[in-house]
Order: sequence, then C-alpha cells, then structure tokens
Amino acid sequence: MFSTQYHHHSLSRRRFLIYSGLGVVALGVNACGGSNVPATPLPASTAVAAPITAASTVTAPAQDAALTFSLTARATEMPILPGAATRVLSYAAAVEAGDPAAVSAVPGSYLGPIVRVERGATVTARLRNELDTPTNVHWHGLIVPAEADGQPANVVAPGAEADYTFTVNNRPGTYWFHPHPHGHTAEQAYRGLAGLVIVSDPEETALGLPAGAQDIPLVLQDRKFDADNQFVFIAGGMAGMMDQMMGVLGDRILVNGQPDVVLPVATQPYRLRLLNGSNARIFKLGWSTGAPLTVLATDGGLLAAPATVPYVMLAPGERIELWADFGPAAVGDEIKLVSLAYEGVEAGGMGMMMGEPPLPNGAAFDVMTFAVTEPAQSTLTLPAALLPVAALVVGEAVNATSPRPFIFAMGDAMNWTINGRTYEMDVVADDERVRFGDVEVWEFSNEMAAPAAAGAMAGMDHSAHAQHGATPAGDNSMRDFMAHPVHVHGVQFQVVSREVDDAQRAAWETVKDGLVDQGWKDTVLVMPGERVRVVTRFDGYRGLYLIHCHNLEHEDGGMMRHFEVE
Ligand SMILES: [Cu+2]
Repeated sequence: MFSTQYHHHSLSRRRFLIYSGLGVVALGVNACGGSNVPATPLPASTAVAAPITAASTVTAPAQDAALTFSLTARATEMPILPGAATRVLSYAAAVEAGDPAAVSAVPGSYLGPIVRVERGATVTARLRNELDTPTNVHWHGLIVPAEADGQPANVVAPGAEADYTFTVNNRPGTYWFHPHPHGHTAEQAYRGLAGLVIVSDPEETALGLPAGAQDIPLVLQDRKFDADNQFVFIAGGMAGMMDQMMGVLGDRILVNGQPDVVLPVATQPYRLRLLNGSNARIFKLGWSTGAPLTVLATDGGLLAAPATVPYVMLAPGERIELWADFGPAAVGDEIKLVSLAYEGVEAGGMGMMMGEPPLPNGAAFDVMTFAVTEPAQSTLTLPAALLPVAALVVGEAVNATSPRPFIFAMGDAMNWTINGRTYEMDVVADDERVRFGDVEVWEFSNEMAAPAAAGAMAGMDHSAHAQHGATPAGDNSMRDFMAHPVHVHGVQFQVVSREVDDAQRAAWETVKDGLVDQGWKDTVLVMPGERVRVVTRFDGYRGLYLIHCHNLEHEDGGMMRHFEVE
C-alpha cells in the first residue's frame, strides 16, 4: 500500500533564508527549456576519431581466474583540447598476476583502466597513492566485503599502498571504480580518477551480443576548462557557491576523456556501455534521428529482455547499455547521441542572478557522433531474452508496509543531509542498522528541507517570500530543484514505485519515460519532489556500508550516511 500523504512542509521561509544567505533576494523557479527540443551542436566541433575501440578488443579471462593488478594514482598531464596539455589525475595500471589482457588502458585518456573479469574471479587491486592527498578506491556497483569497499574511513596516505581483494559476484554488466575519500571525492574524480570493471559470464557470452570492437565503453563527463586548457573544479565567487550547491557542471562534454568525439562505425550492431562519470551532469540521452533507444542493461547488468524507450535518463554514477544497430544506416551517415532538454533541476531565475552555468542541467546539447564509414555484413540479431532477473517480492520484506525512510534534503546550514544528518565517519545511528539476510523496502524522498528544519519551521508564516516577490502560485510553490542520484553500497536493488509531488509533476513528466527501472540498480535518480521505493536483500556481506547522493558535491557536502548490516 503506497501512502499518498505528502509532507507539505512550510518551506517558503526556509528557501528565502537559503537564498538571502547567498545574497539573492528574488528568484524565479521556472525551469529552463522545453522538453524534446532538438539538440543544438556545441561550438567548435573538431572531429576527433576517439581511440576507444582498441581498448575493447580483449576477451575476458577464464572463470575462477585470479587477477592481481596495480593501480597507481598519480598526477600527470594529457592533451585534451588543442594547445596546452591538461593537468589531470589518472590511474596507471599493470597486471601483476593473471591474464595480462584483463586490464587495458584507454589510449590517450586520463580515464581507465578497463578491467575485464568473469563472474567468480578473485581480484586484487593494489592501490599505490602517488598523490599528495589521501585517496582510496570504491568499486561502484560491485558487492564486495566492507573492508574492500573503499570507504571514507579507509584511505591510503600519500606514498602508501593498500590491497583491495574481492570475489566478483555481480551479474554480467558494466561497473566502475573511483576514489571515495570524504570531502575529496568530487575533486579527485573530476580531475580524472575513474575506471571501468566489465563483468561477463558464460551465459552472457552465449547470447552472442556484439563483442570485441563492437563492444564499446563510453564514459560521459562534462568538464570546465580555463583559458590555459586546465580543468576548473570549483570556481571562485558566486559561481563557486553555485558549484557547491548545484554540483560542478562543465560546458564541454567529454567521451572517454575526449571532446567532440566522432566514432567511426560500420553498418552493423554495437553494444554501447555508457557510464555517466560526471559530478553533477544528468543526461537525457537520445538519438538525433529521433529513433527510440534499445536498452540491454542498467547498473546491475543485463535486463531480462531488451527495453525500448524514447530516451534514457543517466544520472551521475548510473550505467546503461544500449544495442545500437547502424545496419539500416548508409555509409556517410552521421548519427549523433544527444542530450535532450528537460525540466525541474535548475534554479531558473536564481541561476540567472548568480551566473547560471553556460550549460545548465536540462539544456540540450550533442554528446558524440557516430560516423558510418564502412559497410559490414553482420548476422547478429537482438536477442528476445537476455538474462533472468529474479524479482524481489515486496511482500517478503520485513518492512513491506513501512519502508525505511531516507529523506534527501538541504539542512539548516545550507548543508546536504539524509534524514537531517550529515556524514559521520564513526557513527551508525540505531535506525541505520539492518539485519543480514533481510529483505527491506527503502524509500528515498527528495524534499526541499530536512525534517528537523522543516519541523522547526512549522507554523511560520509565509510573509518572507511574499515580501520579496518570489511567489509563484500556492503554498508549495517554493519548489525543490535539486535532483539526487541515490547510490547504495554493498547491494543491488530493484525499483518498486515512484511517486511525485503534484507541484513537481509537470517537470517530472519531461524525464519519466527515460527512467529505466526494470533491472537491478545501485544508483537511482530521485527527481525534485519525487519519492522512490526500492527493495533489496542484504545478503552480500556484513559490516558498514554507505548510502549517499552521487552528485559528488552533495556527497562531499555531507549527503552520505553509513548503514550497518549485522
Ligand atoms: Cu544530491
């Protein structure tokens, strides 16, 4: 039974306080842009053939194989734009034991490596920290022991090294890894530290999906560059305050670390593995032809059957795999992967006053181009069925009728909170404990104000916003405008339901058809005013894990909590 009660907190005064704290008096909350506006190209499109297929031509090692590789985090520089090279952070990797082909670099990119393993393999990653700050490695989406999960409490000092050892138990799919030191995740990831783990197994191989050079990982990221081609992480002044609140948004779209990517393809099907490795950018991915997208997999691997959707929402941390058949295209055709316009996630008039980012969330832009350069004969056809997805039944949950609530909201001090709390490295609250083996329903609510703050403000009148003219219609007119991609460590979950507040519904309608919820997920986009229920079974490992927002500025800003499986 889904509760229809929505918490109409008295948010108006709170919003006023937040913005007046930023020196903003009046604001409009009209979201920018219309939906499904044709994408416009970014300026300065110089065609670069991305050297990304070469990395995909490797076969996975045998099942039950052991793989040990070093992962050295260090500062280096990389040519990205014409002119000066860009100072980046990057992992260098080398296989120490096992199949040397299991770990491959992404040529010419700060990203990588790509690690290919079969389910059942035992992996040891040896992190060497050559940065001047502590770092660690989180294996996003992989269910690994808590001590190998790369949590903020377990960091590796500069000059030190540490091993992460785990067995790969996940379903075939696309996973990734990145640093997770508290307060520094956003900057380290932004400056380049991220790689992929691709899991396969014999059942998947038997499906005969596009493989080798037709199996292409594509890491989507946005970056901001200064006049000397250097990454701008958090800008100064008002723009910097915007970055801290909204998350860092860049106006250049990079695919596998390259701008303006034009990928040559032949007239045959491809498997595209997309990761949104951005800090705060949320893509609404579509084809420039207007054709629907065929989805093979989401975060937790292959779906039970391919799904056809008009577009795909891809929030930071999420992965999606597409079947892209260029068979019907002609040599000479160029087909773009674009991000379409959507609503609900920008601050509208406030953004204007504070210096709206050049490419705000919700704007339309090109992501990359597929240039059909040669004919090919392919006998591959899209399988009608992929891999079984065992449905978790809500009725089996220990809390089927009373989901465990997680309220994602801004707290008193303009900080980011979950259930009114910010991250505490050594604390697990009583209501953050889970019994090993239990099935639970969790509810992620995206609200404007944290519960404590909202309670304290109950009964306050609305004169503040009335006096300052920020009064679109109605009591709940002071809308939440932040999306929170919620990531849970140590599990994969299934989405049970989504419900959205009436005041946010119109904006939500511009994204809802791209929320691919039918498979296993580890990161779920929770739009403004939305409540998402998920069900999961805590049968991986005992110990401390994390739930946090994967907008990395929100995460570093405290929107993260432990939970303990015990
Ligand atoms: Cu967030």
